[in-house]
Order: sequence, then C-alpha cells, then structure tokens
Amino acid sequence: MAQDLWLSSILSSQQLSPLCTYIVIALLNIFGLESLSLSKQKEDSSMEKKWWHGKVAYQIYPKSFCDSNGDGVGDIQGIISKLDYLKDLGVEIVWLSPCFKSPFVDQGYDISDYQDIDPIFGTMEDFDELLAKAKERGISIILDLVINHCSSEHEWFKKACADPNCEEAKYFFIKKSKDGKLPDNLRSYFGGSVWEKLPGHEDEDLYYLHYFAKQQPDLNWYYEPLREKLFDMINFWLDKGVAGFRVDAIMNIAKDLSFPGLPADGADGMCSANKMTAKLSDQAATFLYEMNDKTFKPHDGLSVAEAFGVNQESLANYIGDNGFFSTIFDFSARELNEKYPAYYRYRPVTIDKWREAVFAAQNRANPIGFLCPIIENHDEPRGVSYYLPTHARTPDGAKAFAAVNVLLRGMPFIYQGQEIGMTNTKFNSIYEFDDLNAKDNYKVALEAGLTETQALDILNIESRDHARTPMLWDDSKNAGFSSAAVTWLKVHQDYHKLNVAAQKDDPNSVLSFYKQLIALRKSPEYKELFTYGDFQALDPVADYVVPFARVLDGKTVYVIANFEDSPVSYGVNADSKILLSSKEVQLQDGTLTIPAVACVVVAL
Ligand code: TEU
Repeated sequence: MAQDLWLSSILSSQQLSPLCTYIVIALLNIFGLESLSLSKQKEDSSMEKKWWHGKVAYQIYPKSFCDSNGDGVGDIQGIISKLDYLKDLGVEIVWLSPCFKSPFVDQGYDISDYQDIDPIFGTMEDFDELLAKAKERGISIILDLVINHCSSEHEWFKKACADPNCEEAKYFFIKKSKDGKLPDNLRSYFGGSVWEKLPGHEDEDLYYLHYFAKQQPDLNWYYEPLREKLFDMINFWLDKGVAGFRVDAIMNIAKDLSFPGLPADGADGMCSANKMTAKLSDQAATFLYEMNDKTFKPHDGLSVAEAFGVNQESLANYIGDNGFFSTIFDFSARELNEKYPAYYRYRPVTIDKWREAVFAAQNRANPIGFLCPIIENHDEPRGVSYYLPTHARTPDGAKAFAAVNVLLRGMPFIYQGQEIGMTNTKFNSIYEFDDLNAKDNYKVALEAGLTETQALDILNIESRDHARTPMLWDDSKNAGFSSAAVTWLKVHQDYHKLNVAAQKDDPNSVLSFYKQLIALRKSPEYKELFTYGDFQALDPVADYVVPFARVLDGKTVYVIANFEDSPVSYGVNADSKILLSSKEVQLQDGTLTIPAVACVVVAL
C-alpha cells in the first residue's frame, strides 16, 4: 500500500520528467504491479455527502434532440427550447454528448477543437445561454470528456503528421514496424488494425495508434505535457460553470508501451484492443488520481465515467469517497455482450440475466459508493426492445423497467426518449444506418457468411443507431424534431402515436409514470432512503421478475417489476402501504398480486 501511494504521488508530481514517467510505467508493465490501484481504499462506511447525491440525470444526444434552425440536425437552441420539459420531468443534471468542433466521423466522439462548439450546434454564446437558462431552472450541465483520443483533424495531429519529430508528435503513439510487421496485433473497436500509416509519410516506416476509428488517434497519456493540456481544457469548462463531465472510454488510456500484442481471438490473427485495456485497467488509476486532483476535486465537479470491467478490489478507487471519479455507469448487463464484440455473435440478454448482472453490481457498490443505473445510452439499442420479453416490449413494460431504473441505488440516467418508452427503430436497408460501427458490423457479418437479410436483422437488434434516431415530440412532420425535408437519421416508424405530446397530459402514459417515479424518489419522506438506502435483492419468484428492497434506518421499501405474462404474488407485511404502481395491484393479508407486465412500490 505504501508503495502504491508512493508511485501515485511520484507519477502525479509535476517535477517528474516525461522520460522518468516512461520508465516507471514501463517497470509497472514489466512487473505487473496491479496492486497500484489499490491505494486510497475507503476506510469506514459513512459516506461524504455531495451536491449531486439524490438527483436524477438525463442524457441528451444533441444531434437528435431538437432542431431549431431546420437543417435536420439538433442544436443548442433546440435544447434551450426544451429546458422546461426537462425541469417538469424532474431531472436536475443533464449530460450532453459531444457538442465540440468535430468532423463527425464518430458523431462528435472525434474532437478537432476541445474548446469550441461545432457550428452545427451553434456558438459559444448559445452554449453560455444554455448554461445560464439551465441554471435558472435548477439544472446542472455536464459535458462529454473524450480524451483517450482526439480527431485526426485536431491541430495536434496535423502538426504531428507535418513533422513526426515535433512536440505535438509526442502527444500520440507513433511507432515503427516490428520485424516487418505492424507494431502489435490489436484490433480496433471499429474493425481493422489499431495501427495506420502516418498520413503524409506513407513511404516511411511510421504508424500511429488508434483504438477506435482511424480518424481518432489515441492520445499519449504517458507524456506529462499532454496531460497538462488536457487538464487545462477540463478546467476551462469547469471555470465556465459546467458542473462536470461524463468521461468517455477512459480505461483505454492505459497502454503497454512495449506494445506486445495478445494471442489472436479471431481468424484475422488480431485480438480486440479491449482485452489489452482490461489487462491494464488498474494502471490508468495513477493518471486518473492526478486528473481528479488537478481538475474535478478543486471545482467539486461531477465525473461520471464510462469504465467497463471494474473489479470489486478496485471499485473503491473509482467511486469511493477518495476515488478518482464521482461515480461510474453500471454496464454490467451490457458487458454480457461486450464479450462478443462482433454484433453477429451477440447472445440475447433476457431480463433474468440483466437482473443477475445488475443486482451483483448493486451488491458490490453498496458498501463503497454509487453507480449510475441505466437502461440504455447512445451506444446501445433501446433497452425495452433488447432486454424485455416480446410481450413486454410495450408501454407497460417501459413503465415497469422505469421503476427499476429510477429506484435502484445510485444516480439514475435516463436516455432521451426512454421516458416516453421509445423502442428500436425499424431500419429497412443498410443505407438507412449512419453509424460507422453498424457499417463495419454489417461487413463483418457478411464476411462470416451471413446473408444480407440476416446481417440487417442483426443490426435491427444491436445497432447504436436505435438510440440515435430523433426524439419524438409530436405527430407533426419529423415528429416535431425538425422542419427539414430530410433529418440526419430516420424518424421512428411509430411517431404518430409514440410522442411527447400524446403522453404529457395522459396520467397513464409512460411519461407521466416517469414523473411520478422521479417525484417519489425526491419526495421529502423517501429522498434519504432512495438516495442513501442500501440495496437488497429479493427473491425473484419467477424468471422475469425484478424485485429489490431499499433499506435505511429501519425503513424499507420494496420495488417489484413483473415482466412475466401472468400475475405473480409477493409476500409483504400486512400493514404495508402501496406508494405507486403502474397497474392496479391487490394487497390482501400481506400478499401482493401484481398483474402481468406491471410494477409496484411498497413501503413495509
Ligand atoms: O464508447 C466506448 C466504448 O467502449 C464503446 O465504443 C463500445 O465498445 C461500443 O459502443 C459498443 O458498440 C465511447 C462512446 O460512448 C462511443 O459513442 C464512442 O464511439 C467511443 O467511445 C469512441 O469515442
């Protein structure tokens, strides 16, 4: 432990030269000192209270939320026009997926200028107006921190290409081949090798590293001046009044600087880069403590990380009182399929598997800190279509899933459209997709011998574009999202019936149910319990039932979601009180009878 702290502090020391950093990290790689991240464990069970505790968060995908200027793409003024909608829903933290300058090869996750707004979304003045108007409504804005990589259009990378010996070239991983082969055999997340010839130097033996698309060169976190640039950028936004960041793909910053590669996991002789990331995951800790100390901590900023595969031993470093993040998303259900990176190899994740994975994650986090429960995000298909049995892919199913999402322990994130029960969009041809990952997976499926129809069917289950189709506001043209002739991505087929306007005054709608759940979570009587209360798994009684308790200081609330196609009975106390249910639930002599595809919240 003492050694870990020593390493942490020397690596974060400003005096350490880049060369020393390289040497220390290389030693770590060689000796595999995985315990490095086990420093700063939480020592007691009381939890330090934070401003964001007890709040419900909402993710906006700016390209698809609301288009104010009729160009077919959502924008900041569109978001401003919907702030009252968000306030009315009860959300107090809004995460914007990237709105920075970008060529949009990966929809803004390829940033060419970290300190400017892309003109497609508006101007910095628009952004400042959004911050101010959100604040007036008690809403904090968090941005997306994409710092494992930038865009190949970023001036740093352009300079590196112009002169591979310049200062900016050190911000990237530029390597020569090894024995006539690529520097290693890792496969990028979006297909093909992680190595690409350095543009402008095609005749030379120079490759740069990109874990994602080739237009997303990885940044070299082992070079201290680069880290300082990134920290300055984070502080620029925090100083401006941004409340924090969602932190993108962050575990990938750890690299083995000898680039040894891994045994092949596919016929292409390559191995998925995410396996290397998983192997090195603890090593990112050093940099993340440094980032927290120099940016988030002094601003009391919120950091919500996209961190896959965090093990129990390291969890306190991530989300404990002294952890380097405020909280991380719970990807435990999603991870069940991350083992099969090609879409065509996916295994259906039924709600019982979802329950097992999420309950295990809740148990792990209970004594340590908060996770962020999600049903879906911009990288996933709609959860109602993905995890629920066919008979429950309905507004009733969406409501029951909502109760689980909003009332689990942690800070729930609602992804735009989830609150009206949006399902997957029907894509009729590969040409209707936009996402580079969808296109790559289509190709991979065809190469593996699937027919075009089979490959399309798989995309209709797995594609990230399901979450990215425009928000459905009303039944007018383009669902009220945009007045353009054509929107950047197709509009969901059911928008005439499935939209905000159709639900907002209907007390039985999915939207109204979300509002009731959020209001219950924040009600004076239950706020402490839903914020700080322990999670306890309850007996599932049937495959497709998701039941849990929240417990604080002798007060207990049961949340039971029944996704079966028949009613289930559940024993509670004789004097229990039903706080909320999505359908009429019987409570007689201490037994609840919950109808098919319904949920109930009961105080015992
Ligand atoms: O995602 C990182 C990540 O690991 C995912 O790409 C995941 O493996 C993939 O979506 C599965 O389909 C983040 C962003 O959320 C994503 O939108 C970006 O494409 C990616 O980083 C690169 O920045």
